[in-house]
Amino acid sequence: EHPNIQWFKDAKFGLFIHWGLYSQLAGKWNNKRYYGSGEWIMFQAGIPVKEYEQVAKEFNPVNFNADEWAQLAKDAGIKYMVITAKHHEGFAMYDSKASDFNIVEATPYKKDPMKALADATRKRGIKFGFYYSQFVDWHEPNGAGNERDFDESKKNYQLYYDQKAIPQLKELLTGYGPLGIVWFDLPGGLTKAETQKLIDSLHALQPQSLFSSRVGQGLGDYKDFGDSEVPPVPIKGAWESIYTHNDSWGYIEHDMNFKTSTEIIQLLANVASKGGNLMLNVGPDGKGNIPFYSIKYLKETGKWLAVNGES
Ligand code: FUL
Repeated sequence: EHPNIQWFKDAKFGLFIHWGLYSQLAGKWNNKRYYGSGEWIMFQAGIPVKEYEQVAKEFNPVNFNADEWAQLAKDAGIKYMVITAKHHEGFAMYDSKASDFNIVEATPYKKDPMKALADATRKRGIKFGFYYSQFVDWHEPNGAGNERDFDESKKNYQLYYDQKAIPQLKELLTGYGPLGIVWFDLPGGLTKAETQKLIDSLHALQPQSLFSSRVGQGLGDYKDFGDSEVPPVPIKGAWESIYTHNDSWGYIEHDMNFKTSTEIIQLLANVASKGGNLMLNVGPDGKGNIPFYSIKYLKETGKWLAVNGES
């Protein structure tokens, strides 16, 4: 068991945030609407890498306000936050030296929102962490998942790890203060021994940080179930269920299927009664606004927890 697991076991409620270039597309491409998993639009709509890169030129989240986001989490009774540093699209939402395809280099915004968010979150006593897609990267010839633009038989996954994923993970683990969590996703391309080696080299940078089980090969410091899955019976050990507030992780303009605060509280109670944490996702838009109904229902949830919760 990880020596720093206790805070996680006690946390009960986390906030997941999916934010990237897909947020700017908002579920639309060439006048066609897509539904479900807006962060997969590059894949779903078959957008070629070169065209997808152009989206960065329009991405300018001028309304992003780190203190507002962190305060919303606080008001909602959230104990930890995990935000996408790089999703499958391959775009770094922070100032990365390892790849130019990042928010500072490639967008008119030119700033790193993650620094401010990490600080604002921790200032409020909330643990801060990053989601990182360590294997699937549709932007890179050697990343997994894009067989449309790149020939799978020519892929060298090890090169992808060495040239992008590992350098970026090191940037995240050294440049943003103490991370509560590194949330890996969709593992692949590594043996168990290689995965362990990756974990060890990253833990060396921040021994206190917890790694999610999607690092692969049955490793990781706590268990995640499938997307939107709660185990049917109580489970021992540290684990988490992940749900999104509406029907998509990344922002989709025409998805209004938000869970009410009553539904969120029921979900939270169901997960907590089985011994786990609920990490609930919101998808801010391309301007940096958290959807109106996410703000409303999260605040209501927080009010209920303040009266009826444990802490
Ligand atoms: C999945 C991803 O493919 C989805 O896009 C999303 O990030 C979800 C939380 O995990 O595996």
